[in-house]
Amino acid sequence: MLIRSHDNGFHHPHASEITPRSAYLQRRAWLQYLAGGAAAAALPVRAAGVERPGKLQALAATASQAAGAQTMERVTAYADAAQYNNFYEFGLDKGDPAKHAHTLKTRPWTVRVEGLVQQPQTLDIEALLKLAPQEERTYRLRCVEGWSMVIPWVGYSLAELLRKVQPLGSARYVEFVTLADKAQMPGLRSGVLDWPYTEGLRLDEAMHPLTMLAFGMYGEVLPNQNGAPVRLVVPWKYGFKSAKSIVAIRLTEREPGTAWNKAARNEYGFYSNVNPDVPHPRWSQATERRIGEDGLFAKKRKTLLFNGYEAQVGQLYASMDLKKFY
Ligand SMILES: Nc1nc2c(c(=O)[nH]1)N[C@H]1C(S)=C(S)[C@@H](COP(=O)(O)O)O[C@H]1N2
Ligand SMILES: [Mo]
Repeated sequence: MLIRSHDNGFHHPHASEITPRSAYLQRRAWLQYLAGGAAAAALPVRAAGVERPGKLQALAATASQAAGAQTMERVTAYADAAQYNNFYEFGLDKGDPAKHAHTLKTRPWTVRVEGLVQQPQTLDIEALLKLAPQEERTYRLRCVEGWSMVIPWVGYSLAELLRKVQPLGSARYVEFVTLADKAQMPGLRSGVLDWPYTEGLRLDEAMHPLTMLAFGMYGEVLPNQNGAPVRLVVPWKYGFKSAKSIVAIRLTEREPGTAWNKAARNEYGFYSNVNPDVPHPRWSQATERRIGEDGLFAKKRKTLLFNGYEAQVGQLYASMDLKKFY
């Protein structure tokens, strides 16, 4: 990870210095951002304080001011975020998506918005990119497998799109359908999941400002293996809810099936909120390993309810038994 220094030139930090210094710069950038006004204008475009990796096309964005949108935790190295992936359409090993997703064609690309809406439409990816201002939000992402990362995503609230298409009064859920093309995705030969990979949210979860339609990360367009050209990011739910390479968004009256729920009903529920008190049937969910901190003596972190976003999303589940609706 390169480190930006605002006023005293570039320093080659000692390896031992990298962590504290980058955390310090992030915090300082954020304080300046909060100070607002002229200070904000002098800031790097990205509050995360992490230099663009310079691998893919830049995607400009302003730092989101939404509550909960900027964790102060250290951002995961781009190399880890782009090379340790789950994207079963390209294979089951963590390194497979980065190796094989170059065959994914992200242009032309359209997303159908259909079902119980006033204005069903098929949007070209270029139009979708411009539908609302691009914002950067640094979210934790926790996988049900027990690891987590901190990633600066670029995109906007899914609510922006949903408001445009005007859900009908009967719409209660949103289903996300992703690409399933054998010619581009070697993993479809495996029967582990029922393709296409689909996911779902309750309409109020989908409308929550933190639920994001993401087009980029680290200031650039998404690498194919991270779900280009457009994916969902739902920071308080296990990673598998954040469907990659979306081709359709469908509003429904009934709770939609989801890929993991169909594959193993007793292991993956519809809600899939990060919850340390509800173990997966085969392992605990109480702790997690932060990718990049996985040295021999690295301590595991305690997993937080709703992945630490309880203040923002807790009220969505106020009357629900979260052990029953896991
Ligand atoms: N289409 C599709 N989307 C998917 C998956 C997948 O296999 N296929 N895996 C999910 C899982 S289990 C996780 S943890 C996240 C990982 O996102 P990342 O690789 O960008 O970190 O993507 C989710 N979205
Ligand atoms: Mo996952």
